Amino acid sequence: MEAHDGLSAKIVEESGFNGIWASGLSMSAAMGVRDNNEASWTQVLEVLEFMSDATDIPILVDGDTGYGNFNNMRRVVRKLCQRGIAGICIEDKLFPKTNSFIGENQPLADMDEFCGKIKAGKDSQTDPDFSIVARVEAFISGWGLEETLRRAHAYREAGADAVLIHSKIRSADEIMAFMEAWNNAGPVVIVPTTYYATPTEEFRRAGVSAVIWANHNLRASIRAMREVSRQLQRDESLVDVEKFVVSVRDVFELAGNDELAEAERRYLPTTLSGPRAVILAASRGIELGTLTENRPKCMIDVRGQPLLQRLVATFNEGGIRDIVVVRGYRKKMVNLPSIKTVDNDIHATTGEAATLACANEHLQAECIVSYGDILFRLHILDQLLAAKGDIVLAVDALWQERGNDNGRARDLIACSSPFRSGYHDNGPVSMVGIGPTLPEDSADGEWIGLMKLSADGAEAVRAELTSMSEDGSLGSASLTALMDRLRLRGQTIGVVYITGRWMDVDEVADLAEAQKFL
Ligand code: SPV
Ligand code: MG
Repeated sequence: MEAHDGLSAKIVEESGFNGIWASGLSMSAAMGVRDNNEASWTQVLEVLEFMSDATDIPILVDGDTGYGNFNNMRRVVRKLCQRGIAGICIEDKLFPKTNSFIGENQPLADMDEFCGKIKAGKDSQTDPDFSIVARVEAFISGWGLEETLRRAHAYREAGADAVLIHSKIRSADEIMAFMEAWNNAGPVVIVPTTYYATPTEEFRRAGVSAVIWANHNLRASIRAMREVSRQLQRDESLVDVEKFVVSVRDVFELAGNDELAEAERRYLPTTLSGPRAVILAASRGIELGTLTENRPKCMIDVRGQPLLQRLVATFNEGGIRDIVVVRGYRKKMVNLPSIKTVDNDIHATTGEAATLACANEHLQAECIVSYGDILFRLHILDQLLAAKGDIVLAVDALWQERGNDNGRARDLIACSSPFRSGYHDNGPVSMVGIGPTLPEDSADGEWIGLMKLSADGAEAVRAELTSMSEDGSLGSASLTALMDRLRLRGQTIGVVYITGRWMDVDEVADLAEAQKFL
């Protein structure tokens, strides 16, 4: 079956054919030139290389006249063997050739000269299985059966693995006459482009070894491309075009994109793709009353945009594009275009740790875990991303300055050393206690709901979530409980002190604060 580039070669292979005809007419036409050796043989070789790379079935190349004399033929054959091409067909005409369907009485090559070319080709092949098919153009040039037979026998004797007998009449009479007189003297290939009405079975019975459907992928694609181009030009709309074209997904599949994605996972350093953010946004936010009747807290409007969109924008500004949101309550409302989502469908009866566990497979490389109801200045994210350590929390040292008239729950945290304002860095600080039972007077700060995990940190978190699931504590656990378990296991939980410039939205009054914050 004909193919003329890597894509059409793949389609021939996927259709189940066991061989490809790299048609000179089709390759030329696909390059926008005529079938008159207008494309150089090395340009053809480049196309063949793509076809060979794209497929595993044998490719028989239409080598025209061999691109010159015996010497050119030798070099072509060596190059084809290097590229894993299975064989070449050369025709006994003169360079530059003309397509067999154009004009009459095309001059033929001298028979002995052509035999020398066949011999030179056979002597040059570096792959023992490489085949040379000698194409006899005597019928095409009006010479008749006798000359066709004379040449076919001579070419076979010169070493051709098969002969191709070409005919351009509308019946198979010339071919059938040849087959009878040839008497199985060697493999015969035919090209029934003009005499296509003859059933293939008749060719089989006559002893034909191979039939070439020589140009039908090219002609099919010309019609398809023409129709779609004309329709689009006319309609200026894709509405009636979509159903006639394959999906982009199909194109990716043909190109083998799955293999590339798999290889990227194997070979690319994960940090190259940048950190990911996992945002926990499964809860309703019942304290917000009717505001969260139809949407979760993260989708509440704050100055014209959902809270979550503000949060995503901050992550984007900080260079994080890969954002996974764990949804739960009224999950369909969480539909921003640039996010991936996973769902905690039992959010009503579970807590933050269970919500995080829903994103387990996304906790792979470096990532940020964030509550879905917070707003913070970009520099806080930058500080956290720059911090060393496998698990690092952003902790507000000025927590006492934050109003707490309504006695909201806070994630208070005790640290290895208190915040020191002033000229010097704080040095490495780690968490020594966290959670609701921590007395206020031993707290050094408030965790703002933002945490960085390295690849190792992410693995530790995944392992802890698994063990919590196994011992039955996952369902009701908070993230602070998860942190404390990790600490008790000996995991260092680092702390980056920040000084305000963040807020969370817990109740209606916070919305006014959020407006100001923005
Ligand atoms: C080709 O496909 O380029 C051929 C066959 O050589 S034909 O066009 O029939 O000559
Ligand atoms: Mg050709």
